[in-house]
Amino acid sequence: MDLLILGKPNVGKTLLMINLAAYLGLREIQLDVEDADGRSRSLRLGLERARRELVSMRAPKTLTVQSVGLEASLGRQKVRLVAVDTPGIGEGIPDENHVRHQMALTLERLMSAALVFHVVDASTVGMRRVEAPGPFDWALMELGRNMAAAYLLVANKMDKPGSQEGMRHLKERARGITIIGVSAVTRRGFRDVKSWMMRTLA
Ligand SMILES: Nc1nc2c(ncn2[C@@H]2O[C@H](COP(=O)(O)OP(=O)(O)OP(=O)(O)O)[C@@H](O)[C@H]2O)c(=O)[nH]1
Ligand SMILES: [Mg+2]
Repeated sequence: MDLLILGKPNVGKTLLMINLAAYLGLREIQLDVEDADGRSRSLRLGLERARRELVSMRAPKTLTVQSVGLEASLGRQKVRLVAVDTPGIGEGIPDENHVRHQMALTLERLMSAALVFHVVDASTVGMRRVEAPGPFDWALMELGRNMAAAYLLVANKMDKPGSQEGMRHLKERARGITIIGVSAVTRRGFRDVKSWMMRTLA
């Protein structure tokens, strides 16, 4: 069962995936990376190393789809999930072939995922920055409303200045959509995200 994590570049998708894996009890992650040529390779990384090597303030960082197997307890039952981290999607269709290909792969996974985290940076709402929520996000929210998969709008970076106000705007825009504020850094909101996952999978 896939948990697809998508959104614009630099919004914190990869850090969210790593720290959520840690929150769910993983000490290291086994990362399956899908190379551009369609081959996949696997690497084991400690959490610290994963953060150091996979997360960056310079976008675009994640260039190919990469996933981590997670196990979450649902009552006494264990649920296996594959968290799928994806390259950031900007506005419009990219010029470069490989970037377009990765975008297509990401959107393809959207069709088969059981759970979708659409990540936005709450501290950049209304700003003129590549990672600020914009037309791509509004369109994805509409899609989320009508998607078969369970869709969650994750408002990340709630530890940063301006995020509270950003969250207010997002809530207005996202009426009828479930939205949870988190910080992938401080792990604030992770308990709510986990409860949402458990409720949804129950
Ligand atoms: N303050 C703060 N910084 C965050 C948070 N989440 C991520 N960051 C930072 O934002 C930057 C981007 O994080 P990534 O996890 O690499 O973002 P991404 O969405 O995977 O980026 P791409 O792979 O380029 O699409 C890094 O410098 C992170 O440390 C957060 O909740 N709060
Ligand atoms: Mg990334």
